[in-house]
Amino acid sequence: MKKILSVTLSLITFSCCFLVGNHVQRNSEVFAEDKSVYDEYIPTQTVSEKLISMKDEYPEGMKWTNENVYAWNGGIYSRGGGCVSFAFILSDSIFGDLPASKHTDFSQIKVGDIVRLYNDSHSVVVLKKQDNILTVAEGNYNSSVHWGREIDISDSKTGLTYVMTRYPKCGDINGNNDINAEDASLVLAEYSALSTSSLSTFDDVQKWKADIDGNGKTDSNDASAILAFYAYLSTNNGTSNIDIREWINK
Ligand SMILES: [Ca+2]
Ligand SMILES: [Ca+2]
Repeated sequence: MKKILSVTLSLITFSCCFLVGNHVQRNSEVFAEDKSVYDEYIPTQTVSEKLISMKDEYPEGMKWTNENVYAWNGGIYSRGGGCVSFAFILSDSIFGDLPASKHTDFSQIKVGDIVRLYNDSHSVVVLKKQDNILTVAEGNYNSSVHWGREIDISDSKTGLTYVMTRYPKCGDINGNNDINAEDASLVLAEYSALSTSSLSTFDDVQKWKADIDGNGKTDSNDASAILAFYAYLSTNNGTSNIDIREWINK
């Protein structure tokens, strides 16, 4: 089976997919309405269903090459062609204007994330993840759209390069994928602004990310929780798969 897979891969051309940087980020109001604080900001189930429904518009075998170029709302890169443009279109359809963050913690890959493969030469969108197996959607796969290929990310041939996700991370106020003292400072600055002028400096996503204790307000308790979590992460060599809200409720 492995042999067949590697032969198949060698016949497929997707090495010209291209990315262009940089991009000015915009704030999102797409998912802002009536969020219960302990809900996921965007439920993965919703993302999964939306992605599958896009098969109607972009059916299996539809021609897709580097001539398909698209400007992305996620930031990091301003536009891309081929596999990249297809991934960006799916990503924007799901996540609207939410900013993306880039990371290499492959255990954290989620449905709807864009994964860059084969040593930075191909991009795919994750439809499903089960242990080490990703089921993906991709463009410029033999010059066309392809749905449902399975990729084993434990296989070094996969050449995992990075992940771009647009799920907001609770506690990561500045969206750099780390939760640390900088985020706590931003929460304190917001609390101070609210106390003195009642004018918020946060957008809706930041308000959601800052309300760690889920009481509907941004205040010094949230900043303290971020600092405590940062201390916890530091003593665990900076790695933890736990969500900050789950952690404070333990
Ligand atoms: Ca941060
Ligand atoms: Ca709070």
